Amino acid sequence: MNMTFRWYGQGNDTVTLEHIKQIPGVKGIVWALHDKPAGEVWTTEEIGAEIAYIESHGFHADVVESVNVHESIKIGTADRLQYIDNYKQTIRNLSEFGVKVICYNFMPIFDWTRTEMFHPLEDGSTALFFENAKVENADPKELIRTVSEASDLTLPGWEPDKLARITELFAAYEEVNEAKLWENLEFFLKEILPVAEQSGIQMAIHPDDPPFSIFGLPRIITGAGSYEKLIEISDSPSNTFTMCTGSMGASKSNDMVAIAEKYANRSPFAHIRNVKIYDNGDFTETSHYTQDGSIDIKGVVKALQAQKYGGYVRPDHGRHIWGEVCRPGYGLYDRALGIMYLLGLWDAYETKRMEGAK
Ligand code: DNO
Repeated sequence: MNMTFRWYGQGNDTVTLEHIKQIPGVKGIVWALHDKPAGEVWTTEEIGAEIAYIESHGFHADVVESVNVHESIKIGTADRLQYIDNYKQTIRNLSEFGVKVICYNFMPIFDWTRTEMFHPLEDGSTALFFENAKVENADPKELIRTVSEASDLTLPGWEPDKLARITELFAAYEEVNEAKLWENLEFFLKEILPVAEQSGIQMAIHPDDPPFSIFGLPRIITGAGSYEKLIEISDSPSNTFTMCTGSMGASKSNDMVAIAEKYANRSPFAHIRNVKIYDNGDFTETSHYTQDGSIDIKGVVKALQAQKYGGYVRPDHGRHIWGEVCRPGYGLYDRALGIMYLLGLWDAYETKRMEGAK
């Protein structure tokens, strides 16, 4: 397990690399060029400068999250080829600097979606929250506006220009059902995977968050069945997954321990966090501690340890605790606590396994 921490870049994050340095066990920074609009080439100058800054703090920069996929590729319009070419160039450019994993997603219009950014929890902290009824009855534009206004910083995975184009984007997706979205994903993968392979990069698709349709838009990376389909599309070693326990696990039908047992070997990158799912399907994020949520985080780490998982791991969204003012879900304190829990579980299971082997 190669422990990493997601960071949004200088001037774009309340957390600094100096802070992250003080969390035990963190080896690498999960980064991206967050100002780049989807579809543009990431130049070698821009990549080089960011990586140099990260490395000057003693971290590796092996994992990028995300290189966002342009909507034209997901919708399948004629101009997609140009954006796919740009994507290939970004892969090549990243590989020049030793990047090993690119996390990406294939969610129409919205990346991860929540209805509340600072939902109060019983312990006095706040956390991200998803309420089905709010999404069912909401105008997507209004919801996004309310949610983005809750923070001074941009929402990760949400490009501001999309808000202006939202009506047009929804119209374009009218023709795109699940089958069509799979076709467009397959087209994209068959184009980029050979380049990724030559470049020694693993493309690790992130599950949809939440893993079900919202606003009538199709969502296809939702559970083990999606993984099987992806493997059918291509068995390239570059066709891999980002295992995200909190995203896939937000659906009760996904058993994250079974998924970790079966798919960790195809997942070079794992996001580990907990959510508490209510009977009506609403969910709140919680601390990483197994007992606080609905996901068996202990079991997931045990499954990874049993396979001597060597991939990159990061804690994922945390609560906002101790009065911290930060990006929703991306503060320093609760994610640092999450890391200590994950490392503690790992060490305990490793010791147990080694004692058993004696
Ligand atoms: C949310 C994240 C996602 C993820 C992208 C990957 O916090 O897990 O935004 O970075 O979906 O493309």
